[in-house]
Amino acid sequence: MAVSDHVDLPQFMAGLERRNPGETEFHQAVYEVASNVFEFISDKEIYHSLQILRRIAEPDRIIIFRVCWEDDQGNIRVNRGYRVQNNNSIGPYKGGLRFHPSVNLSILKFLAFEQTFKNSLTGLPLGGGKGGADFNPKGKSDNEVMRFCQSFMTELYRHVGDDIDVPAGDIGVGAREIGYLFGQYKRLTARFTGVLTGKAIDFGGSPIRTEATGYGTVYMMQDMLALRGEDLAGRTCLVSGAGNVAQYATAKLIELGGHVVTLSDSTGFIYDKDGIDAEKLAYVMDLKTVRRGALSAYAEEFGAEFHSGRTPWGVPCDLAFPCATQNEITTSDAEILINNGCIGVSEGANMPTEQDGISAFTDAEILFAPSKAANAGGVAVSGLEMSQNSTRRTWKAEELEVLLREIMTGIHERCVEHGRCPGTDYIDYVRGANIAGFVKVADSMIAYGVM
Ligand code: NDP
Ligand code: 2IT
Repeated sequence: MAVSDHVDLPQFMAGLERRNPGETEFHQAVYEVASNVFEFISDKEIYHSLQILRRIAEPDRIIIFRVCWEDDQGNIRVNRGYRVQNNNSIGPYKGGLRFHPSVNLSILKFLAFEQTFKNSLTGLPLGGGKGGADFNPKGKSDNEVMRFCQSFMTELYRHVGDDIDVPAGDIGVGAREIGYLFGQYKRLTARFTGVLTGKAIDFGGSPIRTEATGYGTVYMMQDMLALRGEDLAGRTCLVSGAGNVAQYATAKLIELGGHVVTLSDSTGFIYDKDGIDAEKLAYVMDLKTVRRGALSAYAEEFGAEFHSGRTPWGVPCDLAFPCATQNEITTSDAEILINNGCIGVSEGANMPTEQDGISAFTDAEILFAPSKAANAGGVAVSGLEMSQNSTRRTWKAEELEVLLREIMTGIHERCVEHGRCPGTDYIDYVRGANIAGFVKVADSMIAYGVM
C-alpha cells in the first residue's frame, strides 16, 4: 500500500469509534496518543503497513466475569469483574485493579491502553493491562471486602501469573484488598509467587511502593522546573484526591518546601490557607486509610474551608497535581488555572485533564506532564517488586528511593528527547511521552511478525 493510501487520523478515529461504540474514555485516550503517533509515523511506512497502532488499540483479550458474594446481612450480591490484557509485547501484562461503582469497559480499556505506553516509558520490561469491578468498597465491612476479593480472585486466578499478568492496586484497591486477593491466589494455586504487587512488606512487598506514585509525580515536576532553572520551594500547590497518590504527592511536596493548600475527595475539597504540614497530613492518612471518613472532618479539625461537591481548581496556585480521577480538570478549569497564574501541572491520576484542557495548557506553554509519564513511578516500583520477588530478596528502602528517582529522571529525559518543539524552547511532554512509549512497543511488535 502506498503511503498516500493509508487512513488518516479522522478515518482512524472514526473506525475506532465504530468498533467501540459509546466508549468515550477509551476514544479519548486513543485520540491523545494517535494524534501524536500519526504525525510521527507520517514518513515511516512500516508502522502504517503493519497496522501497529490499530493493533495496540485492540486489546489482546478481555475477560469479563460474574463476582458473586454474600453481604453481612446474608444477601447475595452480584458485581461484574474485568481484566483487560492490552499488550504483552515488552513484558507480562501489568497494571492495577480498580474497585469503584463507575467501573465499566470503556474506563478499563482506556486505562489498559494508557498503561501499555506508560509501562514502556519506565524502561522496564512490563506489558499493559488493567482490571477491576463495579464494586463499591465504601461502607462495606472488612469481612464483606474480604469475601468480595476472594470471589473476584476465584475467577481471576486462572488468567494471571508472575510471568503472565501481574495486577496491583488502583482506586479502591489498597494494601487491605491486595492482602485478601493474594491470600486467595495462594490458597487456590498452592503457589507463593509474585502474582500481585503492592503487597505488604511481610509477604513480598517492596519498600517505597506505597509512596512511589505520589513521589514520582512530584519528581516529574521537579525535573520539568529544573530544566527551566527553577524549583519547587515556596510554590503554592493544589493537590486533588486524598487517597494513596494524593497523600504521598503531598508528603513529597512538604519535604521539598512546597505550600500545599488543597486536597479533595468524592464529597468536595478542603482549602487550608495556612498549608498542610506533616502533622495535618498524618491526620488525613488516618482519616482516609484507617477510619475511611470524609474530608469535611479535616475542615472541622483544623479550621480550614470545606467546599462541598466542588474541585479545587479555582484556588490560585503556582502548581497543580490532580491525583483523584479521570477528567477531573475540565477545559474551563484548565483556563481558570492558567488565568490564575499556574505554571505547571503534573498528573498523578490517570487522564485527569479533558482533551481540550490539555490543549489549553500546551497552547499556554505551561509545564504539563501527562499521566503516562508523571504517575509511572508507581508501576515502576511494582516492576522492581517483581524483580525482588523473582530473586526472593527485599531491597533496602534507600536503594529503591534512588532507583525510583533515576527512573523518573529517565522518563523525563525520554519525554524531552521526543517532545522538543522545533524553533522554540517549549517541551511538549504529551508528544514526548506518547512517542517514546510507542516506539519500543511498536518495534517489538514488528520483530514478532503479524499476530
Ligand atoms: P485511592 O482510592 O487511594 O484514592 C482515590 C481518591 O480520589 C479518593 O480520595 C477518592 O475520594 C477520590 N476519587 C475517586 N474517584 C472519584 C470521583 N469519581 N470523583 C471525585 N473524587 C474521586 O486511589 P489512588 O490514589 O490509588 O488513585 C488515584 C488516581 O491515581 C487514579 O486515577 C489512579 O488510576 C491513579 N494512579 C494510581 C496509582 C497507584 O499506584 N495507586 C498509580 C498510577 C496512577 P473518596 O476518598 O471519597 O473515595
Ligand atoms: O495506573 C497505574 O499505573 C497503577 N494503578 C499502578 C499499576 C501497577 O501495576 O503498579
